[in-house]
Amino acid sequence: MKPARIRIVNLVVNSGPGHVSSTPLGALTVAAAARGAGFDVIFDDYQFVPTADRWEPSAMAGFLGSCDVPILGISAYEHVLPHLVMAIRELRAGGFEGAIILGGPGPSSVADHLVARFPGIDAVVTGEGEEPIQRLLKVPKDRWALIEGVVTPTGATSRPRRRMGRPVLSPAYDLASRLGYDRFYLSTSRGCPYSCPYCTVPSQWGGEFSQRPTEDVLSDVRYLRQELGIRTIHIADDGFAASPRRARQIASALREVSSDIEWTSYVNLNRVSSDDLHALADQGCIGVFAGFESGSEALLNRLGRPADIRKMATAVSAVCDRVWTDCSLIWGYPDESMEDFRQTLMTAVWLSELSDKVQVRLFQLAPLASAALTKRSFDSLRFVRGETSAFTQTTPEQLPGHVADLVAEHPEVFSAYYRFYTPEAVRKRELLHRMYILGRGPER
Ligand code: B12
Ligand code: SF4
Repeated sequence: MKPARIRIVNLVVNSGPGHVSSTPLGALTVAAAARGAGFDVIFDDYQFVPTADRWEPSAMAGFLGSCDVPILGISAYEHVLPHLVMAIRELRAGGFEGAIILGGPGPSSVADHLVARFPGIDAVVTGEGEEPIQRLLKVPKDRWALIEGVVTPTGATSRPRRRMGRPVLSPAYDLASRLGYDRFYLSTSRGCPYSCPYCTVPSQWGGEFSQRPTEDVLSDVRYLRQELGIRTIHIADDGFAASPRRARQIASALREVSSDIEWTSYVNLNRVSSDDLHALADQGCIGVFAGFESGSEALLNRLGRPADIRKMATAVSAVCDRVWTDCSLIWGYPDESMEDFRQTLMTAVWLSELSDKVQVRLFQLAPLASAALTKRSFDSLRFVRGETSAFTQTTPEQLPGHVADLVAEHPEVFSAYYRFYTPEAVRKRELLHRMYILGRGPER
């Protein structure tokens, strides 16, 4: 008998062919789990679809419906949710009859709202996907609501997910190999030991932090290097350097697999020293992403994320001649004063001056739905077209009028497209426009 089929697609929409494409670890790990349950898996990624109107729900509907399967699993982030629910409406209107299961950080954050407000979605998996997908594939649809971590339109019977297990499955990299990704990602741990209030990682992983056994990680690296010929890897863990000792161990283990592997990762500069960074660079680290989040220590203290900005910048300057560093700063926190804002701008300038190998990104805060800060300051959310964070989508091409209308109707679901109202938000935007940081800005 032929195995049943499931199609798993990655709908993390970047700007399409021509842009840097990255392997989606979430979709590929769920694909491995579905295969483990005996299913024949078709894997696809919207990043590779050559369409000029990729932000149009109809283009997404065309992609999602291009293969007639009994089960369609879709992986997404919050930045594409309004487009996705409209695409699903269109897909259903076009006669697609397969079961639709959503997963990933986006749907996970607003699972209850999605199934309650948007018909056509059969289930949303919250948090980890491996175990729920295997269970979903083993029982009939009318029993899906009984599975832990699965939310269905009958919602009431849904059960909360269980504690996160130690990740054991490797992503199905073989399914990705035919697509020609530019960047291959690797996971060595899940979750994060911290709980910054503007971030969804704590809710996505239930506030837990779990490390993969080193031998499993190395087996992935061997596969990537030996079978696929990959030499540059990005370690996608938020908590990679939470334990500098473990980060150093993994780094030297990577070197043992192959001496020519280069890699990049996220680091928490409050945790790692200049010595740690040099040690990582000695073991093939060529770049790090570091979240400064604000240039104001007072604001970071109020957020419960104390930081020593000078110490962090010193660490960057100590290694910036050998490791390129991508520093991100956020503005637009609900209680950010004009002074906090100025300190963020000054920090951005200071970091940019350190070296050509330091890149600074300044984002407006995107109020992600499951972030503690969004819940706490929900009443101060405002949706203003053209003023969404570049962390989600902002241009008329990325956020067409009919999609924006849907966003305006559902603040609880699409809060990431809103911004926090603060008395000085208008002035801050105006300043950023004048400095061309946000582009020329509206004609006055
Ligand atoms: C690597 C990464 C990227 C990569 C690769 C993304 C890709 N898929 O190709 C890049 C750099 C491209 C990226 C970009 C963005 N990212 Co990003 N990214 C991450 C990061 C650091 C790791 C993701 C990862 O691989 N995790 C490991 C895997 C195993 O976990 P997972 O994807 O969550 O998958 C599990 C479950 O979610 C679930 N699952 C996933 N898919 C599916 C599908 C089905 C059917 C089922 C049942 C289950 C399921 O099962 C999986 C296994 O347990 C996360 C932070 C984090 N730790 O999650 C941020 C994160 C996911 N990114 C985020 C955002 C907002 C973005 C951007 C929109 C930001 C921007 N504007 O630049 C862009 C959008 C993409 C684009 N422009 O193309 C947010 C998402 C917020 C949210 N709630 O949706 C996160 C959480 C960061 C944060 N703290 O805010 N990102
Ligand atoms: S912002 Fe970074 S350190 Fe803070 S909770 Fe999120 S992933 Fe962890």
